[in-house]
Amino acid sequence: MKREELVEVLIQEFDRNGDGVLSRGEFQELVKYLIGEHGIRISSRIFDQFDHNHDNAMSREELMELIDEYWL
Ligand SMILES: [Ca+2]
Ligand SMILES: [Ca+2]
Repeated sequence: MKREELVEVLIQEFDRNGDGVLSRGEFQELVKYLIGEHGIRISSRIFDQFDHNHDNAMSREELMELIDEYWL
C-alpha cells in the first residue's frame, strides 16, 4: 500500500466527525490501534511533534510526515 493510500485509509477509519482532519482524541485512537494501549501515553507527544501549524488537528500532510518518520 502506498503512503497516500495508507493516509486515506487512516483518515477514513479514525476521522469520526468527518471534518477531514484528526483531532487529538481521534489521533489517540489511531495511535492506540497502531501501537497498542501503551501508545496512549505518548500519543499527545507525537501529536504535538507533528502538528506543525499548531491548529490542534492532524491534517493529511502532517500524517504523511508521521508515516515518513516512523513508517508505521
Ligand atoms: Ca475529525
Ligand atoms: Ca495541524
